[in-house]
Amino acid sequence: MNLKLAIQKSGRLSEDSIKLLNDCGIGIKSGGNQLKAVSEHFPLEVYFLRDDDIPQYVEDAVAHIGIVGENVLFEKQKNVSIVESLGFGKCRLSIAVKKGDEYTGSQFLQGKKLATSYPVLTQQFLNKNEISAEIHEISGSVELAPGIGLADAVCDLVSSGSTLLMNGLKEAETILQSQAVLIKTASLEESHQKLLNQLVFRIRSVRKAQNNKYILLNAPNHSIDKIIALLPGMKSPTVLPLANEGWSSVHSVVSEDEFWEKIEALKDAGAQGILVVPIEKMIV
Ligand code: PRT
Ligand code: ZN
Repeated sequence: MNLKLAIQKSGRLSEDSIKLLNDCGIGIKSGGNQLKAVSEHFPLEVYFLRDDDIPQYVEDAVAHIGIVGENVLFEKQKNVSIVESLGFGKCRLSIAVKKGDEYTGSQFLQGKKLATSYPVLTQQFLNKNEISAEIHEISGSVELAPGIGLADAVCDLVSSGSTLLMNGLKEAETILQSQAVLIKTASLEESHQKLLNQLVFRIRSVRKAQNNKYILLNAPNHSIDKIIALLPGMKSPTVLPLANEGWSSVHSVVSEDEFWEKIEALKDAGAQGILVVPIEKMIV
């Protein structure tokens, strides 16, 4: 029986969710007007839903698994668990105040009115800081609330911060860092758990590959030891002799985070003709 996955129908997570499946070799066409699609290459059925509804569908096991932002997941408080962080849809839920206000800490909010689409998370933040404030739940364009006198401050999602800026607000305090996660229903029968394990294995291979680059370079033999010391590789770097006597070609894998730093160090150690190639899958 097919494993059922719920993803966002149309919005900020849709494209990345479909791309992740495609990278995992699970071809799915985008939602469009469809409610569901079946993959041709993996026993997976995909439901296209509003992101807010995904935790409930997964709790009810109508979908066995889902892709949703942690912000929505934690707000909805459903009985589901996180299987894997997916690294896209990154944003933060933050308190923002009017540009001219001086935010000295959460006590600034005492007795004030806060507009948000995340009443549960906002209330948790207030409770934790022993602040009593009035929460106005609104479903969209929260950033307009202070300007029209509906609230003194907001608690809203931020990524670049330009929406806040354009509305005369400034970010004061982050209450949650969020990204898209793969969630699953509380209990899965064995056949579905097996399919989920396969899917997670593919996701990890794809994500690992995205975080690494394959690197090829030439170096004089007397520099090889120095160069090898700089390169971790999956086990150790591959070293091949070049036709040009006294020279070798070195192949290895370098993580995206330390990439530029490594390139500089390799050049200083005598590396030449450095080639950097994206990796499609990385099975370790
Ligand atoms: O229709 P549906 O209910 O499915 O979609 P939606 O409109 O509720 O959600 P959508 O598509 O806007 O966002 C889906 C998910 O993307 C969110 O739940 C977050 O997990 C994630 N995400 C990542 C974001 C942002 N970045 C983001 N920037 N969601 C919303 N925003 C908003 C932000 O609130 C601000 O108003 O985008 C605006 C621009 O942000 P700045 O800071 O870059 O200006
Ligand atoms: Zn939504």
